[in-house]
Amino acid sequence: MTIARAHFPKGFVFGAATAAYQIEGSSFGGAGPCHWDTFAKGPGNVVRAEDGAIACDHYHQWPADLDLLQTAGMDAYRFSTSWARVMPDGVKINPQGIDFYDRLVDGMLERGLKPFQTLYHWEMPSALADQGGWTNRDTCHRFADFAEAITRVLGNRVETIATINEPWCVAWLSHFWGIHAPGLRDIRATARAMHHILLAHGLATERLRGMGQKNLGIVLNFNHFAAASDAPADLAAADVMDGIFNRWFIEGMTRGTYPQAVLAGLGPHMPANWQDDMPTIGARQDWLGVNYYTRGTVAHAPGLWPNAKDMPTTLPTTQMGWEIYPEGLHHFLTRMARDYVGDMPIYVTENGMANADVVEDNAVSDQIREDYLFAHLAATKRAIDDGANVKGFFYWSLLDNYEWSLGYEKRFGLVHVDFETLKRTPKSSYHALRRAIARND
Ligand code: IFM
Repeated sequence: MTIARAHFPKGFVFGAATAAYQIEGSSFGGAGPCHWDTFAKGPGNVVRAEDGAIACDHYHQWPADLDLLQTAGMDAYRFSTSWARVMPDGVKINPQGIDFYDRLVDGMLERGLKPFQTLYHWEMPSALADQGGWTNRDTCHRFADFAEAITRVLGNRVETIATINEPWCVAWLSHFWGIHAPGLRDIRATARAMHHILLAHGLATERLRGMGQKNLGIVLNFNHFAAASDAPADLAAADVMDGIFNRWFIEGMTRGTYPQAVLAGLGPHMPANWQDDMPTIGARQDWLGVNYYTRGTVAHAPGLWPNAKDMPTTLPTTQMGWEIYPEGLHHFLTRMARDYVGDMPIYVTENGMANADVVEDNAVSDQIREDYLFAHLAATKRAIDDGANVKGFFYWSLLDNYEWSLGYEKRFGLVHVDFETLKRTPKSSYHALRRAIARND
């Protein structure tokens, strides 16, 4: 199917997303150290021990990067404001950091781009990480203070605010699997992080609502899980993974409880009286962000809870080794509307693929990304036709950038970045999306 703006409802927002640590260059502008700086220095944590010190140098090159969004005809830009840049020690404000985001937001508005802000895309200030980070309940209150401080400056100009990006990554990937900072493999830390990240979301939402701020939401990531067979043990493995990844956060927020299949493992390790926090966690939301990339197949694994293991895929995969499965996006958009949020606006806040792109004759041909992108836009359109109130779609990412523990090797961008020279080269997918956005009939 050919994709055009005209196929989507009037006012549908097309944009691209990035995150502070992945593009800005954390060594510039008085930003404080965050737990990614130290995690990257641990042996074997990050490919080639790369960090975000320079990244794409967006801190200096942001005007040209915003021009790229404008030239593509985008309506909006999803960006994040680094906690460690705004509050280097987690508490005191860095005026240079505030000024940077002030200019960045003005730059978006001058170019007709709606600012979609994310408050936490993983830059935990080291001073707070030292005190236990998300395992420490006090961090949730410090986060609400940060939310208030940055919103006092930007709140009158941003279109939407998301509290947290991908709580599953913040909690499970980082405290149970140990793949992201702080790199723990500790079920008790995991249970606390799984709960505290939502408490931080709830406290920040209440604080911002109290200031009269509108358009508050959260960005959750979803992964489709298929069972390897119809055997009850494999079905149970798929169910528990679905519970951990796809139900824990949305059910905490909308139903005031967590899935039983997950409490079966985490229950004994939860903070005392966690139930008392559920009303705060259920703070009213204005919209939901859905990040979706892939599907996995799981089977029963004997031994430790959650008794699930990944199985090999039979579908084509991306540079990340992730299955390409656009139906999963339709599944989650319609499932969120049907089971959890009803008519509340939903945005696809991230979707995209990594590919080993190369520049030849000053151009990049990435037909595979064009196909991926248009298949997922088509899945979004089908979800809208099936009743989901989807209001926009943000491609991840505008630029090739720091892909966390995989360093600079995995390229997700619509725009290629040469990490030696920092030269930007729009890929063929950038031009294809630009043409699709421009087609309004
Ligand atoms: O790069 C990340 C981003 O920071 C969060 N969502 C998934 C992307 C690709 O892994």
